[in-house]
Amino acid sequence: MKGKFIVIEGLEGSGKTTAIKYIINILKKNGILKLKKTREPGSTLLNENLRKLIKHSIKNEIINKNTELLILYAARIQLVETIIKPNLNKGTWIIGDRHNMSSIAYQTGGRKIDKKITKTLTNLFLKDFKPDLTIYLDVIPEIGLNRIKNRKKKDRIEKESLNFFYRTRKCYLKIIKKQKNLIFINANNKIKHVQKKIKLIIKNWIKKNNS
Ligand code: T5A
Repeated sequence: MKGKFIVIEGLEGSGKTTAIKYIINILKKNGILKLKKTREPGSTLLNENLRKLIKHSIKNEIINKNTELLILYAARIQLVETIIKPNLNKGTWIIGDRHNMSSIAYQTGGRKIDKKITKTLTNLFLKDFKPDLTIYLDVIPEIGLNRIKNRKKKDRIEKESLNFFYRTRKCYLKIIKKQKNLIFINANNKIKHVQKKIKLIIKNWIKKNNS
């Protein structure tokens, strides 16, 4: 049987990394042991290098927004074709920290790139490949950014204005309405509330989809 592809989406500090650890535990307790975590951009040698460029750039060289977009899609193609699809075919479940929805939200919402461009790239390179389940953790930008403010150094995207994150969230909230197999979670709530909801969702979802 093929594995399932579960993706967690949301702004900085929405709790994706925290949620993924929790989801993996629930899946294991429910007998799903062939699991692999991925992150975007990242999760292959090439992609981890692209991630460094996206997050930190080189000697403060300004990255053009379309260059950024194409680096993100280059990394996504590499990840989907060399890691995600082969593992799904072997029956491994993939738990993804971000996927295509991030590019739509950050690059068309935050960076104001024409959405026709992300649509074209999606159609060209991902075709009908989509997550089986997306969990969107919704957080108000100030709350999310406040949670990560004590990290040593802000990366290139974390240094963006509050307006950038508001535009990104607005775009997330718009696209989730059209997305199938998506669960919305209010991640402004305390961790234990978020986890309770995740546990319920995942357990029900496994019952319906893992037979
Ligand atoms: N990007 C990525 C694009 O622009 N386009 C794209 O197409 C893609 C794929 C990736 C960057 O790249 C951009 C978006 C990003 O800027 P990243 O390091 O992966 O960079 O950044 P994030 O994915 O945003 O990761 P973060 O670590 O910043 O946020 P998380 O993973 O959402 O949050 P997490 O779990 O690390 O939690 C942060 C803190 O909050 C606490 C946790 O304990 C932790 O201390 N926390 C809570 N506190 C209170 N209440 C809750 N409910 C909490 N949940 C977590």
